[in-house]
Amino acid sequence: MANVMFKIFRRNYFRDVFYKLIGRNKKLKIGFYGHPNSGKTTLANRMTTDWIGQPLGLVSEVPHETRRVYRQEHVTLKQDGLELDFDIIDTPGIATKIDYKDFLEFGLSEEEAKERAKEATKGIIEAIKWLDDVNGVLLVVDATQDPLTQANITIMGNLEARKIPFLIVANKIDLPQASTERIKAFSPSTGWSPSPLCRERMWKTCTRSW
Ligand SMILES: Nc1nc2c(ncn2[C@@H]2O[C@H](COP(=O)(O)OP(=O)(O)O)[C@@H](O)[C@H]2O)c(=O)[nH]1
Ligand SMILES: [Mg+2]
Repeated sequence: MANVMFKIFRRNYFRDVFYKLIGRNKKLKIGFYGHPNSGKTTLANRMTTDWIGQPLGLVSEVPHETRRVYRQEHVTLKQDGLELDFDIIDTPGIATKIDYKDFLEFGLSEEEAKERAKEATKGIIEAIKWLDDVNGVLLVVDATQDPLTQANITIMGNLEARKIPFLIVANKIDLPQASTERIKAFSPSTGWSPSPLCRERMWKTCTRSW
C-alpha cells in the first residue's frame, strides 16, 4: 500500500497537483474519509509509520474504532531530493445509519455498544466539519464492497460542492472478493469520470477533480 503511495510521490504527483490547486505557501492537509472499516486508519498508519516512525490511530475489525478526528502534523516525506511536508487527518467512518445493536455481535456489552454509537455519531459530525480545513482527500473504499452507497455519494457530493480534490482509493484488494473494476465503474455511474491525468497516473482507482 505505502509503496504505491511512494510511487505517486516520487512522480511528484500530489505535490504538483496540490501546489497547483492551493498555492505553494499553504499547508497541505490531507483528510482520509470513507465508510467505517474501509481501512482509513490502516493506510494512515502505514504512511505515518513509514515516514515519521509512529502510527496515528487504532485499527480494529469492530466498526467505528476511530470515533474522533486524529491529526498528525508535519509528516515529511523525503525522497530523491524532494521534501514534502503535510498533515494527515484520519477521520471516523462516515455512515448513514448507526445502530448500537450492530456492535453487540462483536462482543461489546449493551452499555459499551450504546456509548460507541453515541461517540461514532459525534465523530461523523466532527469529520464533516473538518472538510472546511482539508485541501485534499483520500476517499478510502473497501474493494470487497459495493461502493455505490449513500455515504460515499454524500461524501463525494460534499467534496464536489467544496471543490476539494480527491482520489478514490480501492483498499483491501488483497482479498479474493475484491473488485477494482467495480470501484472504477463507480466513478462514471455517479457522474464523475476519470480525467486523462488520472488515467495515466492511476493508483488503483482515481477519480475526477484534477
Ligand atoms: N485484508 C485487508 N484488510 C485490511 C486492509 N486495510 C485494513 N484492513 C483491515 O480492516 C479492518 C478495519 O481497518 P481500519 O483501518 O480500522 O478501518 P477504518 O475504520 O476505515 O479506519 C481492520 O481489521 C484492518 O486490519 C487491507 O488492505 N487488506
Ligand atoms: Mg479508523
